[in-house]
Amino acid sequence: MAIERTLSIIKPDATRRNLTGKINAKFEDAGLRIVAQKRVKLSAEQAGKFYEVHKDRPFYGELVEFMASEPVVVQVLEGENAIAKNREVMGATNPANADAGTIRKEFAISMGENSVHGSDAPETAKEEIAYFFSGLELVG
Ligand code: DAT
Ligand code: MG
Repeated sequence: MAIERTLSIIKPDATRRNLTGKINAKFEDAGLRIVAQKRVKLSAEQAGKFYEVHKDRPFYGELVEFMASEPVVVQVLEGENAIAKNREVMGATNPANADAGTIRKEFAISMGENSVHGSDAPETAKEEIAYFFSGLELVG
């Protein structure tokens, strides 16, 4: 299995409730290494560009407004099969469908305010990491 990197975001509902450490513990317990991390407040424009793939979906406006509402923690997670492993640790998009022990099951408030983002494929992981981090900021 290849060592991969994936882009993770701890969303405003989680930073607001002081859950960054608890969420990071879930990643580390699953063998994912945090190789870059920063806390940022996204503008609506920055959040909108990040989620551009969803721009025609009915929830897009709400999603962008939420992501720009309060600070987020953006991070790069590294490990074997990191993209799929992170999605596993996150749990299903809708917390009502998330497995026990996952971040979204334990912490998410709703489908929209679901505590974490994780890249969904190698190509998007590469693009999303480059959106937030320069090569110099990635310390493996
Ligand atoms: P994921 O974050 O699990 O990759 P996604 O890429 O389909 O899910 O959607 C991106 C985010 O948009 C998701 O984390 C929360 C929000 N979202 C998705 N579907 C939604 C819906 N039906 N109603 C409200 N928000 C939604
Ligand atoms: Mg997605």
